[in-house]
Amino acid sequence: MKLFLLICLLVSCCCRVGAVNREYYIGIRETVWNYAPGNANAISGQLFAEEEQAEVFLKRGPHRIGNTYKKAIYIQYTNHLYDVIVEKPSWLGFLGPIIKGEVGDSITIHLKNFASRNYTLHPHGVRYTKENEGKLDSIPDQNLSKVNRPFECKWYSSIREKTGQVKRDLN
Ligand SMILES: [Cu+2]
Repeated sequence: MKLFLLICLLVSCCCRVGAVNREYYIGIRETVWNYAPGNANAISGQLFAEEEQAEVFLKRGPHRIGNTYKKAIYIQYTNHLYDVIVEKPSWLGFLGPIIKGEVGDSITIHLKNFASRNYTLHPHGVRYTKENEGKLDSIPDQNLSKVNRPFECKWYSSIREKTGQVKRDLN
């Protein structure tokens, strides 16, 4: 199973000293996730128990996983020990961390897979080499984080001086 992670690249203040390498430690862990929390349809307000369709999909059965099932999530940690979580805004939900870069920066991702399957990480909004693109079929076995094995990838900010933020912008 592939899990695509939405990566947002944000630009911050232009009054920087110079380009830096930004390091991110991301652990992939499995959790039990409720895909339809609450007891009612969030759009219509109708109770799941009263919706014929919901009943079919939210109940576990021989051919259905039900509303609660395991999910692999990407969690940011403070360092290579992967024991202290970096808090993220609640609106990100199950999405991974926001990865930030400024003009000229490079970004190193240290990915460690604590889950039971192999996963990968594919960026948008940065430059990368074939070995660092995270596409499973591009270079077999090199673009994924195997179970319990660390994986490292390096990306480069594609933000140009012209399109980066200016001094008056907030960081
Ligand atoms: Cu892509």
